[in-house]
Amino acid sequence: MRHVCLILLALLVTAPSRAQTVGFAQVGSESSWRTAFSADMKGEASRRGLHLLFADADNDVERQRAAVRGFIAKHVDAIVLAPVIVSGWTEPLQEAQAAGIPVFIVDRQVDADPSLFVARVAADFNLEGRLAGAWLAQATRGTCGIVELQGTAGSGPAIQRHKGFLAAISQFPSMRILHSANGEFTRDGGRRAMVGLMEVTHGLQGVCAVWSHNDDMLIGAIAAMQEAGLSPGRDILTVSVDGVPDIFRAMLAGTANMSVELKSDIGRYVFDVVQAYLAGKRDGPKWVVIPSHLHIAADAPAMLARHTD
Ligand code: GZL
Repeated sequence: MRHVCLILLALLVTAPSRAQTVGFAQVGSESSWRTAFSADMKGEASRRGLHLLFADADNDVERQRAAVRGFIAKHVDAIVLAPVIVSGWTEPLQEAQAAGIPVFIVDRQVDADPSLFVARVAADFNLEGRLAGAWLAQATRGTCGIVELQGTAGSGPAIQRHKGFLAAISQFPSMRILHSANGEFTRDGGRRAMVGLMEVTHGLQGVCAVWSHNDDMLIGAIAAMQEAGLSPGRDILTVSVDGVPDIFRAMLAGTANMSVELKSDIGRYVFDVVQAYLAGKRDGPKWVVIPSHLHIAADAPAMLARHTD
């Protein structure tokens, strides 16, 4: 009998602990920033021995809600959600809470009771918009007619970047957004939106700058402006957000001027928060703010040296 107990004890002590399973409901693959963020999350989960269930919503919020419900049905240890849009999350989050599954909001934001998720790990989108507006104000001495490329309607970054940018330029009576168009955060969307803006402004007549909610839409818009014989980065200033490698290549080519960096390598911060919670920590911050830094052409060589792709 004693030998049996010792053998059982030995088995229990050496039994491999079950890898924790995390369901990650990702927005999609709409931009090069998003692709980099997904790769970082997968790599970090792997390095930590976490079993990551990855669901790509392809920018479809119904598909994303179904993915979250699928994670609940699988009884995952935690859910990480980068919500396509801010609305419609109260019920799925209540279901996760009822199932005893902690939810962590990353990258974007939800319009729901904060008690329904453990924490948010994301940059301050409103600050990004204010930084872009402030840089443009100093670059134009407070006089500029602007066209705006907007990201996905109803998404946290589109809402807050717009508000932040307006807050900055509203201090200058001769700065205003003349027209806005939605480019869905994609390069093709930005290109199509810029074609429409060039039509309504007769080739960007009276326009001094393009403000884009992300770099990828601006990169598409730059191609459209060049095809129309315009000189983005010179005659038309550009300000955007993300700090992806191609925007720094555009800066070196003289076709872009400024980008507010959005860090994509935030998987370590996300899983630090998730694993601390699963280990019993209950006093962490509700919002882990990822810092935003403004970059111009002079920074481009150093920023490109940081990226291997
Ligand atoms: C912002 C992020 C945005 C990026 C875009 O945190 O959600 O979504 O700025 C991406 O490139 O599409």
